Amino acid sequence: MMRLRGNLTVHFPAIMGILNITPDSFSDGGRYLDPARAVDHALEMVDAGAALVDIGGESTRPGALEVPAQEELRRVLPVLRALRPRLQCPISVDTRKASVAEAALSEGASLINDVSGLQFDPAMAGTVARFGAALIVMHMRGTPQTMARMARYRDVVNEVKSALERQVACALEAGVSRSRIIIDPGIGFAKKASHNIKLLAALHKLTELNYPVMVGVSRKSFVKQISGTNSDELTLGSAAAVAVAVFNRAAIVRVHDVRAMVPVVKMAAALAGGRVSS
Ligand code: HH2
Repeated sequence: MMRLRGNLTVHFPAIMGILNITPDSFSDGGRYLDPARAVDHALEMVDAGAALVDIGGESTRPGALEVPAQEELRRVLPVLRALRPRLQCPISVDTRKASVAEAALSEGASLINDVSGLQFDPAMAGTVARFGAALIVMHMRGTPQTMARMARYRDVVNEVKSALERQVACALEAGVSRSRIIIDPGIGFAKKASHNIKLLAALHKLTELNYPVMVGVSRKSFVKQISGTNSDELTLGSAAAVAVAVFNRAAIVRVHDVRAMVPVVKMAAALAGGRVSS
């Protein structure tokens, strides 16, 4: 369980529903650019069982171009403002920029999901600390434009673990509360399919750092490579990876198809000996 700003709590394992307000995200780009559609989709995901919603205004798929902060805010803020009074659950904002985080936290976001793991904007950790907010520290190398050529590891699990340890130390040093840090191995970010598989199979090693572990596998390219690209293949391939992540103690799974993943998470948690919620 994690306690967030404003007395909001999240019980683990939890599902985070993805809301990409972008024209170019790799799975749902362009679908929720209209704020009214975005709000409806977030409400649907929570109704289906999402304990958190993650709003993003910048795609981070391989090769994606950086979006200026003004444009990111233009996409994210209207949806955040409309959702905040209608949702009981915490809202996370997926951004690498401290100025976007600052505006989002002022509008009631509870968590910042920084896919750069504090490497993109030196002001990010201080901003999150000032608001007493939670921070998702994700592992990646380079930027979405350069990461594909940085996917070289001798021991991917230990290298990701040490890098996360260093990134968490920066967050703590800037004043982010220890009880509000979540770590994420960054599946698909500067990683090949073989790296993603090793990380998922050894996810419990990351829990040794004593922070909740979040994982995003939903519809990623390694799922396409292994399970196939049609809609059923993508959903079922993602479900298998979600099940393994939860079995290996992931606290949060970030997914597109919330309704389909609810029974998957329940079963994987029960098999792992976790708490069964019904
Ligand atoms: N994956 C994506 C985006 N943000 N954040 C965390 N913490 N972990 C992840 O694995 C993660 C993330 C990429 O997925 P998606 O949102 O589907 O695509 P895009 O970046 O193109 O919007």
